[in-house]
Amino acid sequence: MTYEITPIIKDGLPGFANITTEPFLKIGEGYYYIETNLRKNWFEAYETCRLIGAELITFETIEEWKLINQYLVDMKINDVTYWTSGTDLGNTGDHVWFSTGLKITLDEIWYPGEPNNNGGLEHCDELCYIGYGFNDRNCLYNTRYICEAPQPKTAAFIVW
Ligand SMILES: [Ca+2]
Ligand SMILES: [Ca+2]
Repeated sequence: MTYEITPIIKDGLPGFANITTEPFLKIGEGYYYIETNLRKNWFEAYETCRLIGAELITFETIEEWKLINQYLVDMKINDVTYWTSGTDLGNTGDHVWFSTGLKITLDEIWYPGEPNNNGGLEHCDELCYIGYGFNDRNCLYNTRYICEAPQPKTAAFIVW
């Protein structure tokens, strides 16, 4: 599988429009920032994503889930876990994507036996390398994270 690094200058825009998608990487139809060095708790990870105008990653489709997992495997950065926007902090047992407020309906992504709210302390959801499953974990655990940029919008130029 090959991956495309989004060009710095987008086609079809005037030369002076130096539009960049850094630090995001295009995978499938989405734009992501994958932290491969620092480890943060869920809240700090979310804050870091917000600083670059993004949110922790949300998996809307099984295709997105598979693409991201495949990317981590291909790049050999799948030996750790990554925070996602999934959480049941609002209402224990109801896991939602915090970026959208929508319920997590992709039941097949959970690792077998998860979410288990182990010790009553697990309310944030991580992409887990063990069998590439989803797992609820203590929000204060420090791990890596993936930010996802909002879908790009068409740029409009107004000429006076
Ligand atoms: Ca997404
Ligand atoms: Ca768990």
